[in-house]
Amino acid sequence: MKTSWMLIPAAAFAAMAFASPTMAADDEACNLTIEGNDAMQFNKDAMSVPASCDEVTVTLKHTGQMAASAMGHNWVLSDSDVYEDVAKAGMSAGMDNDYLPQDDERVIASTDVIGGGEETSVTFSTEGLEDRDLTFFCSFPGHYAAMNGSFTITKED
Ligand SMILES: [Cu+2]
Repeated sequence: MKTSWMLIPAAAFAAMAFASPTMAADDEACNLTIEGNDAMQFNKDAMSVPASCDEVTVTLKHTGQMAASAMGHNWVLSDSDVYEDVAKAGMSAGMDNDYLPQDDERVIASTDVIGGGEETSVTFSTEGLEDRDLTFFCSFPGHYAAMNGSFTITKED
C-alpha cells in the first residue's frame, strides 16, 4: 500500500471538486482520516461513522518525521473492555507483527505500523459492530494510554 499513497490526495481533491452536494455523501462519511505525530498523539479522540456504512476505511497519516522504530503508529480497533489487554499483548508480539497479537479475534481492524511521512489504511466491515463500545488505539509499545479514543457507529433515525 505504501507505494500508492501519493495518489490519494489527488483523488480526494478531484472528488471534492467534482462531486455534487448529494453525491457520495454516504461514501465520504464512511472514509475517516486520523493523524499521528512525533509527540505520541492522535489528532482525534473520537471517531464515528453512520450505520449506513457497510464498510469503513480508516486512513492513518503520520505527520511527524521520526522513524517507525522510534515513534511508530498504527490504528487498531477493539472492544473497549479489552483494548488495553490487546495493546499489552501487542508489545510482546514485536515490530515484525506490527505490535499486535496474531490471529487474535479481539483485533477487529488494524493497520500496519508506519513512521513519519507515511500513510496507511484499513477497510473493514461494520457488520456486528453496532451497539458495541469500541476503542481505537495505537499498539506501539507505550502509546495506547495516550493514543486512544472512542469509535462509534451512529444510527440514523
Ligand atoms: Cu503510536
